[in-house]
Amino acid sequence: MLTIEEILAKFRFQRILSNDTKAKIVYVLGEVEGQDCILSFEKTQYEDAIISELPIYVDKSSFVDLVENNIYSWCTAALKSNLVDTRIKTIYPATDVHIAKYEAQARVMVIETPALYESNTIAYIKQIPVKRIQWVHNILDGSAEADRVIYHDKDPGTGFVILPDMKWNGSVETLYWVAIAMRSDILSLRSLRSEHLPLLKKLKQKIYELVKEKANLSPNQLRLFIHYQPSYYHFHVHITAVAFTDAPGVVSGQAHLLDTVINNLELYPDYYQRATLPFVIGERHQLLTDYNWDQ
Ligand code: M7G
Repeated sequence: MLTIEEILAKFRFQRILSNDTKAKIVYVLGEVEGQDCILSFEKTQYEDAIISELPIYVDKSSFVDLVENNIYSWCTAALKSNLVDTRIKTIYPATDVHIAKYEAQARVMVIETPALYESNTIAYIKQIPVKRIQWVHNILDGSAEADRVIYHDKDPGTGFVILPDMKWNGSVETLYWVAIAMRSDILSLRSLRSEHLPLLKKLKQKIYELVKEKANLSPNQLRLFIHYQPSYYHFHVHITAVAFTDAPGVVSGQAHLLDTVINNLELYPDYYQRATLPFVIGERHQLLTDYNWDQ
């Protein structure tokens, strides 16, 4: 694994994947030692003209909050010249899935019946290489981000880790944490059954306690949700501040509120095996390009 410093130094710009001027995040694709690499820079809006030069503007002596986990690393740094306050993330080596995820693209609504889940989504999940969630196992076994973990309940059935999400910029208004289950057999929302209620309820209670203690936010200031489809099929819950109104991934067609999920499971133990679940997905996503969704 290269360090984030080495990645930036060796990065050879190829093209811009996306440039979200509202969220002030740019993703660029390049090569490092012959392998694809994605860098993201997040700040006030960038001029198109400087995007290809960003890696060499980075002031390496200013790195703070450096985290490296498997193929993922990120830090906060100042840029030389008059460019400052930029959050940098690297994904190296980046897969085609990462490139498709961060490339600007139209999104479409897919209606997933239980039958389409069985025929398409399971097949898609099965072909995902296990190393795609190596970063999750690194967190669970303490080999990465150990210093950032806020809470760790190691119970194999109902345990979880709570830590800051890679998307969090550190401010309370934009709070973004993630809770990751210890068990690996819950792939997504679709796997949830009433037998998982003790895990979901314990997790919710602990999140409330910890966010109050560490960020002084009350339960009614929090939005807890589960993505469907997620990017990573190892069960986790997103923890964001309600004040973060345009947090990435809070839209309908993607976010399912934890309270609703708990309620559905209390009403119908197999709700998520029987329900039709619509989801929004990028038109370059493999689930859309490789599978037939006609009903
Ligand atoms: P998701 O719903 O599977 O995917 O959530 P998406 O929201 O990215 O589409 C996975 C969550 O884990 C996201 O909120 C990511 O920002 C976060 N995340 C991803 N990685 C690779 C890491 C990581 O290495 N460390 C931490 N702390 N969070 C991560």
